Order: sequence, then structure tokens, then C-alpha cells
Amino acid sequence: LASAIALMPFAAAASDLTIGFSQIGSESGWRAAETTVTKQEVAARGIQLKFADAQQKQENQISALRSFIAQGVDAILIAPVVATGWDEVLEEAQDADIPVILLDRTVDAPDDLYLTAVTSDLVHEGSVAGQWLVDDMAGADCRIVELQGTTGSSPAIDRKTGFENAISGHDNLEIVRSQTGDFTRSQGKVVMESFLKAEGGDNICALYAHNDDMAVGAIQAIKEAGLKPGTDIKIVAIDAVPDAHLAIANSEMNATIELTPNMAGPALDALAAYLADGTVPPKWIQTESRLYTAADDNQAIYEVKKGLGY
Ligand code: GYE
Repeated sequence: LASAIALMPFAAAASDLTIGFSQIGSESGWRAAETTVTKQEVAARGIQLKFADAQQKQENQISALRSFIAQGVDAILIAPVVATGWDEVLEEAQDADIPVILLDRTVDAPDDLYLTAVTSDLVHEGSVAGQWLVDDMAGADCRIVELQGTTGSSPAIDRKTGFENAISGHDNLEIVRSQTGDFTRSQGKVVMESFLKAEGGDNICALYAHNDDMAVGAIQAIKEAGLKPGTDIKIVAIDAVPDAHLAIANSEMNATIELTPNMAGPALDALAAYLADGTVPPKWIQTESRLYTAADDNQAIYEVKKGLGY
């Protein structure tokens, strides 16, 4: 509930700042919530926002940044769809003295090219998911299938690493299939259908999905295969969107790790201090990751979160 309260924007003095926000798109409920909350946080500070939806394409984000630079915005927020290919446009922003803040994903570029990155510990999230399965299986054999996030994105890379780290040394746990579902419900369902066809539902013990939306799509596929999600196939994912809490409340999913959609609040606070008196923020502002399981009151949390822009 505290995380829900933290999402409430606070009133603040008006400002004459204009910020460009290059958003990836709306591939998941979490991403939609991030957009909603970012617009609330910006409006609460009286900042003018130029919003660009990239439809999941890096070239559209690069074009948007060049447009923001040409318009002379005071700062840029970007959720970078993939980790590589940003050096040139970030250098152009630096040359124009426009600070850039990364939201929810990181880039493989020198960190002097951005003011700060506001993200969760993506490796840790994967480790928490893996550790949950280690504990839940308690030594019993488990053949795991994995739905990866967008290929080349820092969450897909890091959440895979973290999960593999946690299950390493536990020979009873094995990832037998792993493929990208691009963070979407539709692709999560399609890829889960292919896993079920290839492995046979009785040979899959658990699904690890890099986000809840792919897990929700997979739940549909598991049901259509005549199996019980959460029982026949255990399901652990990340984001803690409302529908994940609802699935856990209905015993159709087992665990999720919370990712706050309010990356903009800390980003705008760091930016305000930087613009006011040159206070340089740390290169990484880390947001919390909290595990939710059936032990939590997921129905109550669902009721609170469903009204928050997902
Ligand atoms: O988990 C997913 C979204 O970048 C960490 O992107 C974020 C991920 C989030 O599509 O729902």
C-alpha cells in the first residue's frame, strides 16, 4: 500500500521547464502505468512535457531525441528500448548541454553521457525470482521454461542473469526452453503455446517470465491446454501489476516482484537539484524490489493498484 501512496503526485511550484520524454511504447501494463505516472509527476511540478511514443523502435527514440534537442528542451527522459546504439545521440544531447535521465532500463554507453539512471536492480529481481523457485521446490526436480523480455534490452539480459545465478548449484532445477515474448501478453501466450507443444504440458514444472504481462498471456495458453496455472505449472514473474496480484489471489500464479512505475518522481527531483545548484546525482538511483506471494493480501492490493493507470 505504501508503494501505492508513493505514486500520488504532490503539488509543487510551477516552473518554466520543458522536458522531452522518449517512451518505448505501451507493450505492457507496467509501461502504461509508467507513462501515466510520469505525466502526473511532470504536471504536478508545472513542467511542460513533450511526449514521444516510439512503438518499440529504437530508431523512433533516436529521432525523438534529435527533435527534442532541436527544440531546445531543458532535459530529456528516456526509457531506452535496447541497451546498445545510443552513444552518438547521447553525445549530441551532451553537446547541446541537455541533461538526459534514463528510466527503468540502462544503456551500454559511457555514464558521462547521462545524468543518472533511475532503475530497479534488474539482476537482483531475477535472483529473487530464482530463489523463490529454489525454496518452493525444496530439492524436487523442476523443468523450467523462460519467457524473456525484449531481446537486447537491459531487463531481458539482467533478469536472465539473476535467475540463472540463483538456480546455479541446484541441479534439480533446469531451464529447458527459453525464448523472447517481447514483454507482451500476446507474445507470451504464443510462445507458451509453442513450449507446451514442444515439451508436453506434463513435462513443464514452472514458468519464469521476465514480466507479468507475458505470464498473464502464458496463463491463458496453459488453461487452453487443459492445465492448472499456478498448480500444474508454477509461475513466477516481475512487475507486480494488478493482474498479477489478481492471478495470485485466484491461485493461477505464484509470485511476482514489484517494480514501481514511478521512476519519474526520483528523476525529476534529481533534475531539479541539478538545475537549481548543480547538485550532481549518483549515476544510479535504485528503486525497490519486493516479492509478493500467496501469503500477501493480493486481492486488496489489486483493488488499490487497478486504479493507478495500468
Ligand atoms: O518489467 C516490462 C516493460 O523496462 C523493467 O519493461 C522495464 C520492463 C518491465 O515492458 O513490463
